[in-house]
Amino acid sequence: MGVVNVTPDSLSDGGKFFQPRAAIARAEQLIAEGADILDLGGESTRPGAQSVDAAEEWRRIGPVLSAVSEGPVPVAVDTMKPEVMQRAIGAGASMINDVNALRAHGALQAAAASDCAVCLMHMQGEPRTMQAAPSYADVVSEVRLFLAERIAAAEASGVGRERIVVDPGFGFGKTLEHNLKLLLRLLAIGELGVPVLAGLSRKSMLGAITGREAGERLAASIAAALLAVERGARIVRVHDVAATRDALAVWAAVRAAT
Ligand code: HH2
Repeated sequence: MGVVNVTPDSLSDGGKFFQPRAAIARAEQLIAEGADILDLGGESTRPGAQSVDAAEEWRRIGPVLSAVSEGPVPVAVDTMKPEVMQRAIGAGASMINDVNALRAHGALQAAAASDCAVCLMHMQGEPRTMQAAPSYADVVSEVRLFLAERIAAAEASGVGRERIVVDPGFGFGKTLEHNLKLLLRLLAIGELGVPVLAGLSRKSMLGAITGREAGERLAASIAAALLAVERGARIVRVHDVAATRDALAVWAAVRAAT
């Protein structure tokens, strides 16, 4: 899954693809690099980010979605807002990627009324404050329980299980230690029985490990993607599609040889 952030303030690429033309070119580049899915977002969720209203979020992503929704790969829209979900579904989105796991009022209904896939992600707190004091007794079992509850809520609202993907939400209300435990034990999230998506690309946890700025975390991001796929992730959300594909091709070739 290749990331297209149509935002002025995203963590690693804020402002680079804020203009529709630049975002569309970015989407085309990621498809050419081999992305199987695009993830289009109009609101940064980096720690401390300020929220934007639905009208502004749609103003950012609407023109880009129109340009790419008829393209060769399905498009996910990264949003927490039911209003944006509905407009995106109407404009051809194939997946709702919600870091808030469809907890906003009306979000479950918006997803249920469509035939889109949904990604339900775990987050402790909300983006503005989530990194202030993340706290868990047992991060892996708490994240798994939350995701199991959100799968049940989605199914009860009419979102069939075959449409659901889950994500432990690396960096969303988690310390480095929490993130590492989740990655180490990612198979436990896969035991929920739906595909697992992992978003580790360029994240702060990789900066904490390597001491590198967001734009210099390619090698660390590839290592993290590979570790996630080895532990059962079916989709990896990345900014650097070509490089990640090459690394995964090596992994797949070795795996096929055994
Ligand atoms: N991470 C980000 C945004 N959306 N969605 C899912 N399912 N999983 C993730 O881990 C995830 C996500 C944050 O990353 P980025 O797009 O680099 O930054 P920003 O939120 O600042 O745009």
